[in-house]
Amino acid sequence: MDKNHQMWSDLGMDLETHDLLCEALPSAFGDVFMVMDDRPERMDYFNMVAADIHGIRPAELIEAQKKGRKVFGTFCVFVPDEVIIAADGIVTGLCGGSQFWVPEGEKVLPANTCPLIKASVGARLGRTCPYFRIADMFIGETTCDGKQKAYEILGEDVKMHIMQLPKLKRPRDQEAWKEEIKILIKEVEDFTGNKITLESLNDSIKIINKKRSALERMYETRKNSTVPISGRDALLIMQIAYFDDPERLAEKVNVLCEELEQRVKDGVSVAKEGAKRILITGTPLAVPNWKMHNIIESSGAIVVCEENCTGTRYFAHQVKEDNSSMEEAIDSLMHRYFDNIHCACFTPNEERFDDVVRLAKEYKADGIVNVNLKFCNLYSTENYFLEKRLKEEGIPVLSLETDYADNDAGQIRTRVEAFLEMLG
Ligand code: BJ8
Repeated sequence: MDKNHQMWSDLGMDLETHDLLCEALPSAFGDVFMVMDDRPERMDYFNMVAADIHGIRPAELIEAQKKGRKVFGTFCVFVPDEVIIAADGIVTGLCGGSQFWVPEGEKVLPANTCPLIKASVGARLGRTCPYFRIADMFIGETTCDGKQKAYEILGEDVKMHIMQLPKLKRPRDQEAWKEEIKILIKEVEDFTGNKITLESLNDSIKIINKKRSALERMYETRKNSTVPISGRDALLIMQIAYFDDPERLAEKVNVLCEELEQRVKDGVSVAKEGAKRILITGTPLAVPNWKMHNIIESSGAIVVCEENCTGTRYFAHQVKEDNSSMEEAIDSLMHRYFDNIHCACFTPNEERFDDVVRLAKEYKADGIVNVNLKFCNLYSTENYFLEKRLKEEGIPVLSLETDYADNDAGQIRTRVEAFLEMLG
């Protein structure tokens, strides 16, 4: 048995079914990424991580566990990583982005549940994802009903802590979110046995801020008319950012950025002359969901920005550093993780429309593709106001609903091509 199979077997995974996934992933990756010309050389690190996505990082997490560290699995950008890292814990994102896991999720969930939830539950119950096997504790949040109820199933045999997210943004809701952060601090301290001090929290704030800065630097390069990196590669980096070591990730992204900035100076663009610049907004694109980027870019356009949780929403806004008291540090976390996250679970959520319009201008987008996962009522309901606002602003938009299966790819491609043609 090779090293990875031994590890997966020790984790109690279903090796036979998991092997099917391992067989399918390299060709899926190759079809989306290896067909591109002019990929930056410094993508080598991210290619390597993706190629052994269920091997390298899981092995690192297990090594850390042997030294007594705890691994926390999360499902949403509302959970402040800083709290976990301040207690010497490790964070790994757990959202599932593959159709492979959906049927297993459908065994216990209603079919009209969004694929992200079905895939996450399926990956856990089917024992076909090492990250779900490794996590010592899950941290959920009350964002949408589907996730909220699925946490009961996911928490059946793993410790689960749920953060209660207010859905309005009044001063009393800010206070409520601060209370939730305090409760999380206590939970994480009890679980890890490590006290979170002002010093450790200030340190972890700096670690995550550096990661945000590196990702923002990468996005900045995409604003140029010379586009040095494809949307597919940028998305892959964002997806890896959810589970990689944050300090190493920041370092690798900064190294890549040097190459990207040089490409801009040298006029090396991955976009063909006259390629339409597209901003994507909507629901998150969890790994390995590359479907929309692949369709858009293989239709001749270039994705220059993602306004979603696997895009700008993940790194925008820093947490204030060098706080002088725990209360101040918690207040700083609250502002970053409550005031500044514009998810459709809030009502109203006009700030998101402001963000989309602003980003479309900053990234000089010719059009917007608003792509939502099927059965996500929050985002599909919000389309009404989003489309109205974009119409007022004169920004063309194509709204699509899809899932992780490939059977609508042809139809979506036709609509994308028509949209690109309409953009002239
Ligand atoms: S902050 S977008 S990561 S909740 S799971 S809402 S697609 S029905 S993921 Fe999300 Fe946090 Fe908001 Fe971002 Fe819809 Fe599916 Fe629910 Fe989803």
